[in-house]
Amino acid sequence: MNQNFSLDPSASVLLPVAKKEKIDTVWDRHKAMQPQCGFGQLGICCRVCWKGPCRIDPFGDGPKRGICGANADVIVARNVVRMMAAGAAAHSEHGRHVALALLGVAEGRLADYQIRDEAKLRRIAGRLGIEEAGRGSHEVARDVALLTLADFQNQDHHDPCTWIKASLTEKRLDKLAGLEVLPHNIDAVVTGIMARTNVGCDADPVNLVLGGVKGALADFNGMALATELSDVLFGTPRPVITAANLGVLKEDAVNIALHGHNPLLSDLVCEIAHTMEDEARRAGASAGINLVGVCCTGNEVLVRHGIPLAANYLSQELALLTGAVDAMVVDVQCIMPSIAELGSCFHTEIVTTMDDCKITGTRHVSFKEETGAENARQIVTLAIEAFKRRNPQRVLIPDFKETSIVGFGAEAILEALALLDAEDPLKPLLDNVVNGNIRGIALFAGCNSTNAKQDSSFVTMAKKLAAENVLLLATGCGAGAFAKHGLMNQEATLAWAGETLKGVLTAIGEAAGLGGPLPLVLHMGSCVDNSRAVQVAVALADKIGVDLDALPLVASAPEAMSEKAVAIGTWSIALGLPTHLGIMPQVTGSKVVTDLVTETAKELLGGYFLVEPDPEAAAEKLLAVIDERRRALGI
Ligand code: MSK
Repeated sequence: MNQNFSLDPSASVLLPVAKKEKIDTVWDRHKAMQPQCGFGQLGICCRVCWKGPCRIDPFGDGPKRGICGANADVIVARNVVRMMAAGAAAHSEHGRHVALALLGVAEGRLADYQIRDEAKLRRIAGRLGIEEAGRGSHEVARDVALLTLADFQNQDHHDPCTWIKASLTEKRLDKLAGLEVLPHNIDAVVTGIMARTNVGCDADPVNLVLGGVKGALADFNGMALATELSDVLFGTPRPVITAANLGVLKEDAVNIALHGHNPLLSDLVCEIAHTMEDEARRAGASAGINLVGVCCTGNEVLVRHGIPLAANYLSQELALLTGAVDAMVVDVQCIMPSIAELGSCFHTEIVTTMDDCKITGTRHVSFKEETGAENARQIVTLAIEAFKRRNPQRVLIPDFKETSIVGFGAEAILEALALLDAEDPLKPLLDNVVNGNIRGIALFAGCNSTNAKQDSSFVTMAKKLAAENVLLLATGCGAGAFAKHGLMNQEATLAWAGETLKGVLTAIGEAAGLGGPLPLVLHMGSCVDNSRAVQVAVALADKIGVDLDALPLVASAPEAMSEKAVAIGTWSIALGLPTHLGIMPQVTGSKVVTDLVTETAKELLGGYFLVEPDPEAAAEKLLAVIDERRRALGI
């Protein structure tokens, strides 16, 4: 039965435990929700005012307009662009948090943080047009932080956000400027979307969707600054060997699961936990403290510190069902409220840490950057106390973990390529794309969804594309899926890569001293780190002298789920990438909106959504797109 829900072997071990103990999981609740609301699935239910809710009859003779007169196109457009705004808000709030922390460090107010990658700070300053030569790192950091924060404050509509200007090709910026979709101020753009989708405002679906595209590009801007400034504060990822899946939990250790997205607290927990090993041992944990990751906080500490990844999104409850997690520490985003109940079924401390992200029934430690190390110490102490209450009889750790080589940010990829050509690091990549050894590049991003069999499409598509010599990059819970299923190690490359791709990955891996190929799928980081893939793509496009929509580069989110994924998918098409969705987006109640994001987008932007739930067919379609682009490039 479990095999229908998830490809993850840990689910097969732990879902029977949930059933026996009468604990509901996400899959039980999904089942209980059937049949799901057809109006919602089509996007034609409107709740923007209290005259409603209204819904459009999509097939029969029922209402074709809501009470105010809004038709299906307007309702669908309003709903989906509000999702884009929510996604942009989430990523950008994360980014603002990091930027404010950098400012605090620069001004000497945050003793628990430091600039860990000064070279990157100086490179960023260069990109943003800030003078750095001969200046102290704190002085430069202050200017970088203030210029970044101006992306939340600028009131000049004609002056686009700094980060997006510094992150795309000139041609793409011109195209987006021509469509008037370049964001000038993240907060203003998000507010603008909420305003124009309010009752009685914008009722032109095309105009609404263009407003949404601007919101999605604000999301890109927020992600780019979040990623880059996090690298300055916490270090830029470099390849590291670690492991993934629930077998990374240890019976004889205090297990602390770090869950959410923002590295501001989790990075300090990593640091402080090292200093508290003796306390854990005194409490009876002979192996000390074992930190593991969940979702994208998991990815953050995975790619920077090699902390093993226990679970991606849909597996977060499974981690608690092991009975071995002593504390699950959560920050923001993608945290199922259900974990409060699951934690209470065991001895597990669920610790919320952000004042705007509490969960009833859990413990809250109010995290502040000023007291970050102390907060981290409090949390580790709670975990050690909980460990003392753990019932060993209820511990069941599935014996599944896969070796994973992770930490391939843009810098790491370019550094690896530089080992083949120090003068011109992009040349080996470009040459191999041109000669066809690398047929194309696919970025796998996004979430897990109960609307699909967990992880399954990721794995099927990756194996098929790799066999066809497509270079694979991954972020977020998609990356988590590949790590858990053993596609981020050298054995996977030897087993699944096509001959020419294998040759390229082997040449780079051996030059990098890995004694074999690079892993089959390169882990670029958390879902906020999709901007890393854009950095590589922009470098490649600039080298060839083309725009992003000319590259044989595609994106895929086989299990897209969150509003953040809606925003990411939309900026992906705005940047010119054909973007596969494995889940039917909630827009099909409007032909206008559906055509806009699948067909018109292709003409206007080069990128477009391609919806295909079947992973084999999806891989075929992406290969066809890659080949079409190769032909257009004359290669
Ligand atoms: S955690 S947004 S389920 S990738 Fe980034 Fe995973 Fe998607 Fe959340």
